[in-house]
Amino acid sequence: MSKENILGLPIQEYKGGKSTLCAGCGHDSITDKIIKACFNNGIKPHMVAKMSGIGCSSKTPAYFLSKSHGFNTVHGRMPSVSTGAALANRQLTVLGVSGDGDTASIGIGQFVHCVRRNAPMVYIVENNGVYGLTKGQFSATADEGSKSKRGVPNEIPPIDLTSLAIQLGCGFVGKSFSGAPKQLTPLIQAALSYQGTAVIDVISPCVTFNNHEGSTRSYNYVKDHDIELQTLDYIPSFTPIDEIDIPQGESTDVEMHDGSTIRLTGTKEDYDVHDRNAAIAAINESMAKGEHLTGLLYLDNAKKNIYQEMRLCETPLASLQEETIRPTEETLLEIMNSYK
Ligand SMILES: Cc1ncc(C[n+]2csc(CCOP(=O)(O)OP(=O)(O)O)c2C)c(N)n1
Ligand code: SF4
Ligand SMILES: [Mg+2]
Repeated sequence: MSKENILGLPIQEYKGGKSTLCAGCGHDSITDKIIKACFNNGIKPHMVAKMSGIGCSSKTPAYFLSKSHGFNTVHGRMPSVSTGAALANRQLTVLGVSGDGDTASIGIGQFVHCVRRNAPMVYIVENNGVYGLTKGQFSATADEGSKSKRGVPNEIPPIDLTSLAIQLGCGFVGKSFSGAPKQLTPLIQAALSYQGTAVIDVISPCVTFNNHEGSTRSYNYVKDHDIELQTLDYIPSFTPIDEIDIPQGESTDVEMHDGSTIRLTGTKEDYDVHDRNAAIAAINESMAKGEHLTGLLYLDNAKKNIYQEMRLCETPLASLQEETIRPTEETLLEIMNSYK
């Protein structure tokens, strides 16, 4: 990796404060990938709004992009506050980090409506199957039969956020593992290029409360049951595509609206990343086998985002002057008179 990115910035410009999470927590590995992805894509740190809720995962924005805007919202409210930020200033890159508790338990309604609204944002769920911050209770994504640290099995079926997102019409859905840098970094880079809500569900082992024998989110379990759908490479718009050294093989290039390319190589059994029903079927099938299917699960590049749906002006709403947004006294009077 070159020492400076396309903006001439070193990677230090993308780092944050020192982590206070437990040593070995998956969330810290995800932080590293977020830093790398933003650096590689040449994102301007001061044009990022990093958002989160409450939880160990939601603490992580403090550990990356210290020069960006940040908002640590109330528990489960990251999606609505992020939607507001994206609407107020469409020039910002909105990067939301949440936990499985923050999203699938208290924040599930927010998640659902955020996905439906499709405001441009990267929505990363750091999924460890437990409420890490409050000492390891099962979350709503915990797999049925997965055992707690004390050996008690979870008896309630899980909410799978990826199939839920696809079913709700989300146009970019990925799944990854905090311990899979070659997959997670390009996945985040691709999500940053997506023009709507991009959901990435990342399995992120909690070393303190959910990394034991019998857990389906431990490092050992995930390493043994991670089925990678494809090899993923991201080629930014500013890098000539023929300069990329990618091994020969069956690969498909998908162009993103910003001119970047996602190269999918070795896709499992002719998996069609644009086929919504096939994606849901593949996820269900892998869950039934106790596997974690990872990679780019679903992509719809033609889906309209909230700016297009609402016919929002190009100028960020936050910078519109009062005389532009407020009708004059005469116009208001005219409107009132028309109702007489
Ligand atoms: C309104 C409200 N209810 C409950 C809590 C207690 N609480 C704090 S974090 C958390 C769950 C965090 O789990 P998750 O989002 O999975 O994050 P993790 O710590 O596992 O990364 C809960 C229930 C709270 N802070 N606020
Ligand atoms: S309690 Fe779990 S989720 Fe929280 S910092 Fe420690 S290892 Fe990470
Ligand atoms: Mg959690």
